[in-house]
Amino acid sequence: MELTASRSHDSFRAMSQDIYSLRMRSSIGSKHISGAERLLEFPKLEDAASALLTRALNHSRGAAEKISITLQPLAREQLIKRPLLNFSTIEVNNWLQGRQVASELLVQLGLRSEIVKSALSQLAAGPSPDGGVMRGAMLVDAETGQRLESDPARGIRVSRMDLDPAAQPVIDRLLQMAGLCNSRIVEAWVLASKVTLYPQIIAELCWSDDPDYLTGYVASAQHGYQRITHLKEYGNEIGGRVFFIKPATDLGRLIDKLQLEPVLFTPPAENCL
Ligand code: WAQ
Ligand code: MG
Repeated sequence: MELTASRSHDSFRAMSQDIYSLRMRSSIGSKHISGAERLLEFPKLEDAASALLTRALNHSRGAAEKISITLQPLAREQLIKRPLLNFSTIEVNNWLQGRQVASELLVQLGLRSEIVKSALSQLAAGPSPDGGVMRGAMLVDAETGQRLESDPARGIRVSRMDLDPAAQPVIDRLLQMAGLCNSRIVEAWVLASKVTLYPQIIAELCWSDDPDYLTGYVASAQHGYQRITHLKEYGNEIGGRVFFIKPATDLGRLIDKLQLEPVLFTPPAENCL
């Protein structure tokens, strides 16, 4: 295991007023296994890092061979707080119906159907040049349908986001009441809420690369976090994310924000579960 940190242990303690970006990624050879992004206060780091290690070692895509955990302190002044997207779930009977619903939702947001169709089929075929999954998201130009990420095996990894600690009990209660208790939902909801903060992104489409997790979503500032209960078949290890980008976007600036702007999320505007 590689443990990378940008300060020595002593100065980590000295900086305990700061907030920390904690990231994990794991792989077997060139195969991406899992990743995670947290934004936490000092006292929570040890438990969170240990939970990420356990996740990487016991993953449905395989037990990781290489695990990198990166810890980086950030100044609290840089932090912004925003509300989570509104949340809804659309029940479908199977993945074919689910992909049809996802396409319709994306078209309702103003995307052209041939661009949606092409993005969906690239995602379904394995969006990395080797036909496997990417570590991050595909960026698709909403006008031309072209892929915009400079490294199509890596894509863009959104980072530096988490729930505001004060929101955690509220969100736990909301999810529990809806019978939806799992940290994966919170992580995806937080990620989608960060992605759709930037008006250059029209929408996000996602389904998991875990063979046993079939629910995915379409997210947009306009319609919120719209879960779809089946977006792929059980056993399928291909998943990923597509961000649909408005034409003439300053891509460098957008990518910086997605990767670097630290955001904590408060409960959604509507009690929508
Ligand atoms: N930034 C960009 N892309 C990412 C990131 C990230 N931080 N994390 C993962 N990806 C991409 C990457 O290509 C993965 O292969 C793919 O997404 C899937 O990641 O409400 O679990 O963590 O029930 O497997 C959505 C529905 C679950 C949750 C998504 O994705 C719900 C999920 P996974
Ligand atoms: Mg996964």
